[in-house]
Amino acid sequence: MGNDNKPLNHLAIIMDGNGRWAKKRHLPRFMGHRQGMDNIRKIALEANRLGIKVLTLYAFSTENWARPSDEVNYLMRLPIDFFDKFMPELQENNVRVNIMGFSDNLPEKTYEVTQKAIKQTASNTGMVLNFAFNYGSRAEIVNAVQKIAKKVQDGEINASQIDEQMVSDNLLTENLKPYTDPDLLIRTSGEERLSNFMLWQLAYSEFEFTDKFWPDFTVDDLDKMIADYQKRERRFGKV
Ligand code: V07
Repeated sequence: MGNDNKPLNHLAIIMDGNGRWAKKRHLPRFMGHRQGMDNIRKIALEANRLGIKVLTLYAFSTENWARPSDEVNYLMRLPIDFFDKFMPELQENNVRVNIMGFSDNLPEKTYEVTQKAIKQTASNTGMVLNFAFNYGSRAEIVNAVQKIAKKVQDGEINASQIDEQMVSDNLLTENLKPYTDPDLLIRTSGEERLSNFMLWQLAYSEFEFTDKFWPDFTVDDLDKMIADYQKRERRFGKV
């Protein structure tokens, strides 16, 4: 049991520390975001190589809207730049793109580009590259509760039929089935908190933290953290 190689189907990463990476180098913040975007390529290709089924990246949260508008505008351009630069390689590697988040408030061009990327890669059968974009987990849960309440109101179901599976099926991870819940969460840059990320889905996940800033996070760091994770024993609360 304890020697079984633990499955790693769904890996989630909170990509933190781009601003601090830039500050340390006396560079403007946007250069940290740019470097962080480029780093996604290497990490995603490695995750794909390792046979991971879903890689979820936390790139933007609803709270990020509070940042200075120049920076928000820059962040909203990153999906456009990302797919301009990396779409051919995603295709070559059979990667399927998914976006998890709320599409309201997004600039039109950004929204279009993400929808186009989803469509272009829809028939790919390799790893799902799942961007948490304009995502917040409490909003996700509120949204699920509203959808379920409507079914009760319309007489489709009774309140007593609501169970964990039904809640899960109404979250934004529903289309990642059967890999809705991350096996492992990595957060870079030394912060050890969830910041409103996948609160429901991370209930039984393992967590790994590193002090490295996201732009400095390497394939080697990833491999080491995964090896560390695979040495752990997962019990799902059982003895
Ligand atoms: C962002 C670069 C990575 C580090 C985190 C801060 C900045 C890629 C995307 C992206 C998002 C959706 C999508 C394709 C790409 C992105 C934001 C920030 C907001 F469909 N990088 N990146 N989005 N950074």
